[in-house]
Amino acid sequence: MIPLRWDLFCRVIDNYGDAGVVWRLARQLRADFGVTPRLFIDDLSTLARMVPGCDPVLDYQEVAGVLIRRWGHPFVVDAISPVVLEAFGCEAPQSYVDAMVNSTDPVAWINLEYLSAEDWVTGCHRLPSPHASYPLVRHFFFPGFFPGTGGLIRETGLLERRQIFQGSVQAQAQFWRSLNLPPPIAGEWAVSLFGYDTVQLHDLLNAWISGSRPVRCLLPENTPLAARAAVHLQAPSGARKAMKGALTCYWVPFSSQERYDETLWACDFNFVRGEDSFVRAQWAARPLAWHIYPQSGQAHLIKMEAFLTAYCQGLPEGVEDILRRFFMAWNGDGSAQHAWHALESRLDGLQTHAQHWAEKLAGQVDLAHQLASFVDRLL
Ligand code: TRH
Repeated sequence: MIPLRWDLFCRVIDNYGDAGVVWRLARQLRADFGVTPRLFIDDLSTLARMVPGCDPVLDYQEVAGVLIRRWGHPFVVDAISPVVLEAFGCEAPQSYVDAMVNSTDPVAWINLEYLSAEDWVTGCHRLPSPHASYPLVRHFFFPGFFPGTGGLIRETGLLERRQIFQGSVQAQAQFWRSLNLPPPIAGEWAVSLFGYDTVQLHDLLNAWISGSRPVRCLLPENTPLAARAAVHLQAPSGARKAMKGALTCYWVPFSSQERYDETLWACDFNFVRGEDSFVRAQWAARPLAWHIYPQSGQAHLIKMEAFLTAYCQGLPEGVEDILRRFFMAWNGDGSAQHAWHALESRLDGLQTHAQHWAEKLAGQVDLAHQLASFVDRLL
């Protein structure tokens, strides 16, 4: 039986993924285990963009059964919980750690790490790390794609909901209506485009503009890529739509996580980034391109290579090369226009492959259940 009180700490480095991952985990702990998580987060405005009902002004609030607390300074400890989870190495406040030391009850102290497909992860997953000064042990918990890792966040019912949506013309029509858009016409590709700012976008848009098939591209508004696309298409500021050649671009609102899932399910191809949208696109069982979070010393390319080595298993050799070349081009190395034209003729095969990959990943116990079992053992 896992404890019903967990404290999750999240420090938003930049972008949305830190908050996005922790929020998703908190929601699943509540929904699947009846846990009442307390989420201590420093940047509530980032969380609020993904979570309707979260008010960035409030220091204390409850949303969807999660107790959201502003992580301010000084940090006043009112209580500690049997489970303490630090997201991405954010280090709980010293005052909180001091209270853990003085606690007479055992505490499971977890550091939830970033996702990687690299081999070394299995050797580090669940490793204990004794505190340098206190009689406390922190444990590293690594998400992952393979046995021996902590798995991926996959809340109960996710894949069933996705399959129902993708099998329902009505549900998809309702999704497009919610964006005030008509459903795609026969032969029109729907693409969602969420990434970091890159000049490669111009090449990609040119590929769609000059393409033989119509493409509709959904861009979350108020992002650097959305602005770059507006410049490329000479769209007036605040435009919601622009057309050129075979391309129609729609600037759509940055939506809730739930609605963003539907975007990924409704589109034929998804450009995603970082960690959380990257995972959600894999659960969408649609072909994807990953804009990896840039790291110094090209470390991100090592992470991308590790993912592609796993993801491309089973792809015909020629297709693997084409997909690799497109990933590299989208991440800045090579012509995205040529790479897309090579890719587009393989999209049917990539769609089948994406289905198989999602089924393969679904064979893993999901992260929250693995975490709960680990905590149960620790306590
Ligand atoms: O925003 P990101 O680039 O976050 C990054 C990564 O997490 C990276 O690993 C980390 O090192 C860095 O932050 C600090 O990409 P990511 O991880 O995909 O997070 C985006 C979140 O935004 C995800 O939870 C999905 C959500 N989202 C919405 O809720 N609505 C939307 O409309 C869109 C486009 C995204």
